[in-house]
Amino acid sequence: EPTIGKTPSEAEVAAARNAINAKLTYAVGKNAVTASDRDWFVATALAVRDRMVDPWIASSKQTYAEGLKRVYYLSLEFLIGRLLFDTMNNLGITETFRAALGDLGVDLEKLKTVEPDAALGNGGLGRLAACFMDSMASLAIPAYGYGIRYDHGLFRQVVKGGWQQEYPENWLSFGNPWQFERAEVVYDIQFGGSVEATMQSNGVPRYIWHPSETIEAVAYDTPIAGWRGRHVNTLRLWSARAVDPLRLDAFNSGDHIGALVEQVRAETISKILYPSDESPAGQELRLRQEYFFVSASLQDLVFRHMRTYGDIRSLPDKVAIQLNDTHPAITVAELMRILVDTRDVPWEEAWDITVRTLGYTNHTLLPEALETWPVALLERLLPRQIQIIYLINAIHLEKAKKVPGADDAFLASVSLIDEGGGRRVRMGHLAFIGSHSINGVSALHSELVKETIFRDLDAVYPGRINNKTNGITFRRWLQGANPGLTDILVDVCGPQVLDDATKLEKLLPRVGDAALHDSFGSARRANKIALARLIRDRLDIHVNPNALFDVQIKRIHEYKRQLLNILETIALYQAMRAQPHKEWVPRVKIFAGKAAASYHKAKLIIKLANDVAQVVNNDPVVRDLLKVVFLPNYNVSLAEMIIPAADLSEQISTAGMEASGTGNMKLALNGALTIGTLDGANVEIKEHVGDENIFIFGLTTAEVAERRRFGIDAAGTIAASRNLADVLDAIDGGVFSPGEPGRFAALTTSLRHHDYFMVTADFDSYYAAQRDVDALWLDRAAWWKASLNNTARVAWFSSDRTIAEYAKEIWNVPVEPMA
Ligand code: 26R
Repeated sequence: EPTIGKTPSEAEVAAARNAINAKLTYAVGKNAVTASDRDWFVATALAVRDRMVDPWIASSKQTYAEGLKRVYYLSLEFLIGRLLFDTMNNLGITETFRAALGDLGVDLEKLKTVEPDAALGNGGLGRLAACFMDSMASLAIPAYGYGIRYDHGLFRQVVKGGWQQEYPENWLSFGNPWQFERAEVVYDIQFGGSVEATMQSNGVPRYIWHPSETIEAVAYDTPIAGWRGRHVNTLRLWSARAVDPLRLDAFNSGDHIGALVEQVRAETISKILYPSDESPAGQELRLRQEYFFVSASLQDLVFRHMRTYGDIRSLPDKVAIQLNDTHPAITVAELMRILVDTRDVPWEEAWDITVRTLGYTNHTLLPEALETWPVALLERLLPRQIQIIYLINAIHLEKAKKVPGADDAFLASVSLIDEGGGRRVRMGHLAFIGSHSINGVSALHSELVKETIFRDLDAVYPGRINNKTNGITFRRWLQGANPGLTDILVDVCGPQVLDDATKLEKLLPRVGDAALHDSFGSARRANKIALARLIRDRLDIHVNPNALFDVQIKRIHEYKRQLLNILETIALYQAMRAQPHKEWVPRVKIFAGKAAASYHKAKLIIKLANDVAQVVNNDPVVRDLLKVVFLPNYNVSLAEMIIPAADLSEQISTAGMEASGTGNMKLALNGALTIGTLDGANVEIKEHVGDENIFIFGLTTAEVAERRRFGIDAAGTIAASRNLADVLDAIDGGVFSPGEPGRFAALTTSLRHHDYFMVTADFDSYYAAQRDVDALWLDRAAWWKASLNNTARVAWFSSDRTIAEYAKEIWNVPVEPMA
């Protein structure tokens, strides 16, 4: 068992035991005889939550007393996962509670799996927000996360006959012991209606919005404890509620359904997370969600600011608002409305306050992921905000005209309104213009942000674009997920390594040490055995823990190129069949990830992975050499099982398309070697771990652009690679879809004739890089040396570093060093 921290005293254990018992009795209403694991979990979580309350109140008191600047992180997604171990580890009470529960005959490890994941996010962007919450608390930055308390988070993925099916998940069905319902923190959120223009006696026009619909936003708070419990912040999620629970007049006249219609309409807003990762649903409900949480959050923070300081003009000195992608971009218009319409701030001053308060982070360049809203929809739903957007745009275009060489094309490209094909508001442009800082999430991505989507806006507002390379919280992704490895690291680097990740560099003098290779090897092996057991239990596939575990875990998307990995798997399979007695490196190919429900090609890729698995796993010729595993329902908790067991990390996106990646960091930290393209943060990972400790292959961003200019038909490329041609012929010949050779035609036709994602172009170089992986694996000492080098040299990818940079360079908030 993990030994992080000191051994608890008998008094501490007794106190925890009494606390758990009291919760079980008086909050859950059970006793030890009748309690289920779930009851014990709730009792434990409530007892742990109690430990956060005093430091939580103290944190807030200190922020008020010292007049500290607050950070508000606005995000439509927070992909939290489970909180029990995260919280206990940060409070340093894991061993105390383990012992206390042991005394009560309960196994803490068993309780772990009872907690449902809070899956209030799609993938990278949502998980980043969760890592940032941990780091902001750990660095004692006074911060709130603001988002939506979805009744249903990301769908549960079931794989049936190789096909993905989606089912609703119900994370709240047994209650949520972490949350505090704040029934008194309620704001009206309004939609629709009309705007009345009036003239004040001083000659300044005033606009009065007469909305047609009102919904209530109710706050639910989750305390987020930082490392060593030194500071506790709040994750405040809004739930939607009807103003009137039911219309009694309708009910009394017999219309029992009609009496509830408004309630249903209101509550729909926080019912479910949009699972559409990287392609906007473009639906009214989504815009209602965005405005709902933005309006509630702004009302809340302006109220807090006014209560504290009584002067709206000091907002930029006391408040920093960070917009997590464009999802909360309506903030720009709504904050202006609050300032100008409700606080009587003159326009120019309001604009200055807005820009100095807001920062915007871009997370993707994919054109289909850039949000735009039809002007007509905004006029109907948010009539005052669209007026404000028009005025912002008019002033902005005047400024843009002054840029030397500004022609019509330039003005059209910087305009907030996209006039082509139905007028639409460009939310990225709105966020850009309304913010003093626009950042990308890796060095490469930030360069591309400046050179592509925001090139012209950068000319109007030079100096705003900057980079903040993503990071991950080592508390969850090392200490939490991999206690075995953490124990070794504490041994070698000292306990300080838990406070200051750069202490990992103390490993460097010993990366060639055989004894250390052995201890890393045993920790990894234990994790692989645990994952092998999970694979056996869930899929009835038996994998050899001595094999190389090769993992690709992330949303299924063409640009992430799971297909490239599958093609290489097939090529390897064919090569093994052709020469079964060669010295092969035994491999387990592990895939996990969800496809958006409407993304047909992504679902077909899942089907192909599963069909290839069927054939490969049942072929006696490759029995000990190759296994293919698709683990269903990828989520944070599954990631915590897979990452510590990975030998090889697949980061193989088409260069220029993955903004950063953060799974790449988690895997490298846990000692997996990366096979990857020069994309996103891979570039910086390579710089940190060293060229000799990473497998880089494939086209660069510039080469991808160049090749696309010459057309994306791949017939020539395929004809030039016997290996690749054989793979595609096998798929089209029905080797993996007996009796239905056309099953994957939608995939293979794209590959052959419009290979936008450069799968065929990169295939040979990827295959060759995989053989380099094999060669290194056979030299065990060299492999472990490379692995240790990865763990030793990725400290910079701690989200503590990232957040310290945001604090210093965007938020203007002081950071005390942690150690
Ligand atoms: C508009 C809507 C449909 C939507 C678009 C895109 C909803 C969600 C997304 C998800 C995106 C923006 C996302 O998760 N991006 C990821 O952000 C990570 C954190 O910065 C990066 O590491 C990752 O490369 C990027 O794809």
